[in-house]
Amino acid sequence: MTSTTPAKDYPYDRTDLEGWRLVVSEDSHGQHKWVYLGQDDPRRETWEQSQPAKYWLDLNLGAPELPEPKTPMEAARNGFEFYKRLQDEDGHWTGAYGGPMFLIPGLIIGLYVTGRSLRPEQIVEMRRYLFTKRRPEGGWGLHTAAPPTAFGTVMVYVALRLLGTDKDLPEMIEIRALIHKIGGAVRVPSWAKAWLSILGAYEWEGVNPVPPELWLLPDWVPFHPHRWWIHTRNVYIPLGYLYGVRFVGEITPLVEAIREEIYIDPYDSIDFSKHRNNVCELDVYQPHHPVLDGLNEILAVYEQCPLSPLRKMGVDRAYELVVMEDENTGYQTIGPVSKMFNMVCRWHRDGPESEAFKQHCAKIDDFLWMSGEGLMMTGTNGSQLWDAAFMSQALVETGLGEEKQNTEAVEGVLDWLDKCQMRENPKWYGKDYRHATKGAWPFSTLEQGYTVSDCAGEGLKAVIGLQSLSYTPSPVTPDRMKDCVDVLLTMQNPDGGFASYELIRGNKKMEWLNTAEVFGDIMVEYTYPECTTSSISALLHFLRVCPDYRRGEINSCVDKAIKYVHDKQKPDGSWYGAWAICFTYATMFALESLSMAGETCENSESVRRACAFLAGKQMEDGGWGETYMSCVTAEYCQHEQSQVVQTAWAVLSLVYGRYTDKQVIRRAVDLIMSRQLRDGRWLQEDTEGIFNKNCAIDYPNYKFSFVIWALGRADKYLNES
Ligand code: LAN
Repeated sequence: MTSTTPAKDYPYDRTDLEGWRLVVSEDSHGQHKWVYLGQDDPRRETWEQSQPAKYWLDLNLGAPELPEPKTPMEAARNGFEFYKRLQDEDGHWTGAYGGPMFLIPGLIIGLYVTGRSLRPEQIVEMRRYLFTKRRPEGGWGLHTAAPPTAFGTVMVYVALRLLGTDKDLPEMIEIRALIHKIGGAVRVPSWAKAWLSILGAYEWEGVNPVPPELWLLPDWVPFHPHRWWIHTRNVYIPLGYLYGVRFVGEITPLVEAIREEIYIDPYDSIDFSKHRNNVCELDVYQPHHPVLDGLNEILAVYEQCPLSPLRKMGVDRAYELVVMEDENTGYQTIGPVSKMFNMVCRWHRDGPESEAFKQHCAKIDDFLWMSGEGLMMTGTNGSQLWDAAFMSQALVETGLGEEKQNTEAVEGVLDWLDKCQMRENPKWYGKDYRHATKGAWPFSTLEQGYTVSDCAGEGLKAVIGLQSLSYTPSPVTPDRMKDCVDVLLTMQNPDGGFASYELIRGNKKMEWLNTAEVFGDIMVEYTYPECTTSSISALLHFLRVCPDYRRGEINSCVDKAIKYVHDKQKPDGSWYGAWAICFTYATMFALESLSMAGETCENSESVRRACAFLAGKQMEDGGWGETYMSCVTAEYCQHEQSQVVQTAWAVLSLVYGRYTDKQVIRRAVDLIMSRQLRDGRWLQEDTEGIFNKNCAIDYPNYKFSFVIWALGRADKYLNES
């Protein structure tokens, strides 16, 4: 039984946080799961709560005060002394990965229609999380940092109802009023319309067509969905299936009640077909292109009487692709949205007793993370490799990795990185439209197993760095490094840049078909200065280990990439960042690329412009701060408060560029040091990451890895004569 205790500050149930344990499975290399031991559970006595668990739950770690740091290097050392506490026994750094608010509703609807539910303590804590993250304006946005939208507010309301929240709670009454004020649930964007249709609280005729027949087109067709960005196609494959069969869950009394709560008009009186394009203006980031609207009109006519053999073939093909994705990823799938769509498909086609459906259920916990604010759903099944790779490189460059007190941490993370490298291509390689994986590192875990260019690059750099230390073994052999290089060399695009998961497969005009409304640039891959830098810097690090392997190809790849980086520089000297906030982040990567090409302030106008840009954005207190709105608007948006993470990125950048006004760096370092607590940690500040232009996502480990790295690097630079 769950034991819940009433809280003082939060009016509803909560569990006692001392009962939660973080379990990391050894054989899955970083797979995590939070379990709750009830108050009477005898294991509470024998199974201690780990330091990482305590940290993420905001409980007292009992970390001692450290000697007051006098130099940046001492501050870095203290920082790592604290951060070591968050390293799991298996070697990786544990971490939350929250931010997006549109994930939990998919999870809860998916569970509801398949007759499953979370464990009681999870329900309690997820409700608490949702209420804690409610915005002062009364609802929820696309992510925790954004003001309310129809998507966030309607879908979280529905999730709360399915999680058992009483509709007559004062908060729920307020939220309903807000939903009605913004026009009711007919105005939610397309993905929300789809989820509500699956639940039975909206009608499929009000959803723009998602014909699975698209998958029957020959591969050479320029708009064939295999050319879409991998996340987008992995959402639309299972959605095409569910749309094709017009999946609707059981209409229970609760669903009937929700039908009456989230609309202004009585449910039966609504003509849903009129609302296909009715989307609340608070939600729209990328309005429909007229071509899309035209196509939808034609397809809507077809949908009145789809050719049934063709539909069946389309549905079967979508199902086949769902199965391949499930089996390639150990039922993680590429991300949390496809995870739940795929799970509903497998329940529908294979049945609740099927092995496939059970496997899906077994991998739900991978996407759940318990925090001091309650239980969240994460953007992927973690950011394990990504965090481990940056911290490793920071350890090597700062010299902390050679210090005696850190050898165990270093050996642990090297062992973890060794196990995380993908040694084979996916099971269905060749049939599943996937890029090769053999040799690459993924973003999260080996099991999820997707190649991402920059994760492969940062993973390889981390391993090369750690293996170069004086006492470490070299588990990752040159042959295995060559496998990684082989994959990276397949990922350069004709413009010289690297995209995220694959080569660019389709024309940018495919953006005309973007039906998601809330995201930008999601239809095809694009090249990014961040991904490009991680890839080519890894190739160059590799050449130091194996100077003769594909040297000519590597050099010409690097040359093209450097040209690409130059091309992408904006007139003000900065680069736009697509995967974290924003100009500060991307400028750091670009300057790393240029520094590897030997460009510094001394010899490069481009680097001088970049450093001048950064120096010009330094705030009075010595720090830097951008808000996520920089990513949304593509204009630098000044944060009211400087941020340690962005200050660290600026420091790292300025040293790459060998910026000569060291006072700028000194002031930045002073700010970072002034924000450090006596036990070595920094507190969480504003969100750090972004995706699809419009959705912020948190990288709480950045406040350790990049900050420690910046302090160590600055220390050396400031001491150079
Ligand atoms: C991520 C997280 C990591 C990120 C980097 C490695 C930082 C980047 O350089 C390349 C792209 C990548 C891998 C990335 C892509 C999009 C992701 C997977 C995410 C931002 C995390 C969550 C997001 C995913 C799309 C969320 C689910 C939402 C959909 C729109 C399907």
